[in-house]
Amino acid sequence: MSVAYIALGSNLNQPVEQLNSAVEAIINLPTTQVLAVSSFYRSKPLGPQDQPDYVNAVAKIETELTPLTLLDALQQIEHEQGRIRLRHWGERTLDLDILLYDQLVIHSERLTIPHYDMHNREFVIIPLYEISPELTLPFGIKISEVKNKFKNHKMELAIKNK
Ligand code: ROI
Repeated sequence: MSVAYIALGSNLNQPVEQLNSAVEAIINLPTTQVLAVSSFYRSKPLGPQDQPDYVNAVAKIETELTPLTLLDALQQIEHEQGRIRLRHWGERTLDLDILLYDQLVIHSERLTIPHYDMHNREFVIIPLYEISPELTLPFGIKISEVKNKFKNHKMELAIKNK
């Protein structure tokens, strides 16, 4: 069994519903348990500003899926929820990114773990810290220290459940 963290994000077609459905779909993946889901956070877009605000969250899972099988499964969920991507760094209905997978470091054509920019994104670090404040990332980086960069974040919580 491995432990992985998945970032969820949406800013189109009812983002809160998108995230709730995605969590439901992850719960239903073979050999996979969802151990925790963070609060849902409303965040300003990183990238072009003329797009709606995002709703972001992080889920912690335990799985027997390998990193690439997990990636396939998450991409399938994105497509099943009618993933639309209008432009590069633009609005999207659902984004599911593997942030971490045990302490693995992977640089392959399809997959970079840890996620290449996670340390710079408050909408990833704050929810990750919420569910795993004791976490140490590869290379001995403590989530508690990364989180200090975002002490003054202005993200608000979104109501999770219908
Ligand atoms: N901005 C925010 N706030 N949240 C996201 O999930 C997100 N995802 C993206 C880009 C376009 C980089 N900006 C984002 O892919």
